[in-house]
Amino acid sequence: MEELSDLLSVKHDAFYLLLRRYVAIDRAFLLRSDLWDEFQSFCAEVGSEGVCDPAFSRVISRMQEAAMDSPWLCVAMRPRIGRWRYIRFHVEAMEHEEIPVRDYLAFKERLVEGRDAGEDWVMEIDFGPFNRDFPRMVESRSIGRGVEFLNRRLSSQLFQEVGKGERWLLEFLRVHQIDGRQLMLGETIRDVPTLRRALRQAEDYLSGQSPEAEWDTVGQRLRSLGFEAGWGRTASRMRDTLHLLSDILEAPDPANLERFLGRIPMIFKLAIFSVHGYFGQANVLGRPDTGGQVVYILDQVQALEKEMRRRLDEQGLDITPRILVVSRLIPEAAGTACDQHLEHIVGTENAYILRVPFRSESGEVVPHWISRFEIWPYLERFTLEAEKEMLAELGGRPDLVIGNYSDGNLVATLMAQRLGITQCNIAHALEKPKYLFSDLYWRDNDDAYHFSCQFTADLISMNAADFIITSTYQEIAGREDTVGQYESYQTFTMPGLYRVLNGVNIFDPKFNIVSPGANENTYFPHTEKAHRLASLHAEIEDLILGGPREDARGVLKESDRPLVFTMARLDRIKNITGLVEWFARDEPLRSQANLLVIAGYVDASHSGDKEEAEQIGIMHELMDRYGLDDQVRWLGTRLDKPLAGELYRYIADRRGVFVQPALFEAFGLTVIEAMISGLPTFATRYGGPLEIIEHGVSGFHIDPNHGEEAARLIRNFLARAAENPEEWRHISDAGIERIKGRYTWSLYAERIMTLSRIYGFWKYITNLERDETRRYLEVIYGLQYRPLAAAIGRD
Ligand code: UDP
Ligand code: LCN
Repeated sequence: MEELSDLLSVKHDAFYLLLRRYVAIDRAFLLRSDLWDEFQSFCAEVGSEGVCDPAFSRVISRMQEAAMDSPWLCVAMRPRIGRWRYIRFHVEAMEHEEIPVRDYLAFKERLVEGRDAGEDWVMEIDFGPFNRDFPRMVESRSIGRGVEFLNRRLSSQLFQEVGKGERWLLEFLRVHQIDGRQLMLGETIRDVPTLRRALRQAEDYLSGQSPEAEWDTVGQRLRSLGFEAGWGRTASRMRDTLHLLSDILEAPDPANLERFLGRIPMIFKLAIFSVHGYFGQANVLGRPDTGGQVVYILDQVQALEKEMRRRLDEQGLDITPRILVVSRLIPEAAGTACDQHLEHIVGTENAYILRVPFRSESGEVVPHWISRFEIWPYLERFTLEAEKEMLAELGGRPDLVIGNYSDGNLVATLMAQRLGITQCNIAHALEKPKYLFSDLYWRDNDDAYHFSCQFTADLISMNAADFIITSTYQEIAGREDTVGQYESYQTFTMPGLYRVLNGVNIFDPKFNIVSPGANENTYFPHTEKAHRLASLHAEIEDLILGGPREDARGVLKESDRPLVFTMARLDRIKNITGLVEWFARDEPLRSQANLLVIAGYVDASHSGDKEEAEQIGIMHELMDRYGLDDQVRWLGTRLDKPLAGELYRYIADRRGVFVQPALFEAFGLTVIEAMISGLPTFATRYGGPLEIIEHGVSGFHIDPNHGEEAARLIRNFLARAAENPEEWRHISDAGIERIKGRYTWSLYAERIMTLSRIYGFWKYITNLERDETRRYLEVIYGLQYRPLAAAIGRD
């Protein structure tokens, strides 16, 4: 605001001249890019007069959106990441005032619904009052590092009041059990002085024992002092853990607290919910609604099980951790295992997929696949049935539930509330920011997408979760110039339904960035010759360079050219058809490289999804219109994992590149798979790839709205690489290093297991449970979500 006031004090007339140009565009809403582009042309015209200085540019660059009803123009400004202000200008009177968010949203509603609609009573959703006394971060650089903040803030607060923190910690240590067996502390230690005394005695006792001694040697004595198993496998580890606790009782500090909590045996059983799509281990990827989330979860489960085992082992507990991924059972499984009730997860000891069917209103099992946009009315009943089966399978409550995507997060919410369990959410992809005006013009899309239901579910589960894991910072808070995916739920309106004044607070310490990885056994650099799967090369060569096949279109004529490779589910947002068109229209690129597309099906009759079928039609139309059959190979086939991994490397051997042209990509697992394989990668600047790739260093960002530029960037790179192979190698190496340093499953599992303990601890000893919020969420669930879901109807 200060910047705006300063600007208006020196450039008042010029500023209003620009606003009048905005009004002249004569559209109800202008986006940031519209506002910026118009500013650029304004500057080009008045530039010689020195009007457009950096201060002016800065103010315009902060404008995210404008809503217009001449002579009024309302602007949403984002002066800093996560901070919003709303200004109303009268462009004729040349006056302005700051307005509350409510007025801004009401103004937009009037524009959408017509003049009078804004006068009606409107349901407002506001989580602000519930969180008033809750610790919040202030600096945008702290966003996504919630656990650090929480530990620092709460540990000092907790131990300030003499005796309080210590007592709670003691109580917390007494609640741990597994299958009726007490862990950590027994019955006899009931107050802090006794605990301190016992700690001293135990440390003294252990110092006289062999450092390698285990519980069966030292346990009897420790038990007589009031301790139970769980402090460590060896005497030296036990001592170390006891010592950590004495240090915390003496003078708590966040780092020690994190280390200590990280050792407490709290997580033995884990339930992960991933409901939509085909959740399977083979033959599923690339089917509608079935992509990265499945890959993510299967890799996550392996990594988490390993980490759970490691920690239990270090703490001296011979307990086998159990993990269940709960998904939907689809009787008409289309050649997948999705009709199996229980399936062991390969690469794990004790992790299973548990599948539970959807039911019609009369209780019949629904046999066919259902789009993720249509599944809302099934979820409540699914949750109840899944709960029974899960409890039976695990032999009791899980210690943590993890929800995935809007539907899985809603199920996790319902389950966590019913059973009183710590809940973690993972969005994978929030639909709201993917589609332009998906909130404002929700009615236009509701029949096809039911966003009214989905966004309501999102609001409920985001606010219910104890902690939220995101893959990148931008997923929460965007950047200086882009709005974060979660941030887009902060304030919005769905005219005629409800208005959200405070939907989610991205400064909430529940947000933590923990990035996924690419499975190291499947995806590794093409230069690691010893692990390469040379036996697959003939098959790969046939796939790419071979002749016609039923599941392919196009036969590459000049087979020695480098390949421009892309692979994705064939939905509109992935913009595969966009890439085909850029390639088709760029003659020099066409004469230099071939395009390899793995997506969807070549035969639309194989597709059960409307959007996919539509994209298949466009693919054929483009191939025909531009005569691409000699230069594009389109494979409508699902590759198994080893083959897919080797394919990336094979293309890297031939000095190809990978392109991810999505209109928006929440994270982008293919991007990290391609990069770790050594393929120079060109990926969309909208979403996760903006953060994964450092432009010009470890890959390139492309703007899917400027296809010509993207094609030029790819073509120039290939030309440079043809002249000087070092150019190619340079980017390839940097891409590999980028992924190795930041995106690995072992880092991921370590963080999740620490976070779940810490949030579990704070939830136990403070009011992080937020009963008031829970009650409010129940009202929203009952009075908003349920009727919306019921209106969709079941098959
Ligand atoms: N994938 C695949 N075959 C396909 C399409 C995708 O194996 O035809 C895999 C791909 O390797 C990646 C995942 O599915 O592991 C897609 O994840 P990403 O995050 O890129 O996109 P999503 O599909 O989740 O939107
Ligand atoms: C869903 C998406 O759309 C991708 O962007 C992610 O990479 C994937 O889930 C895994 O989180």
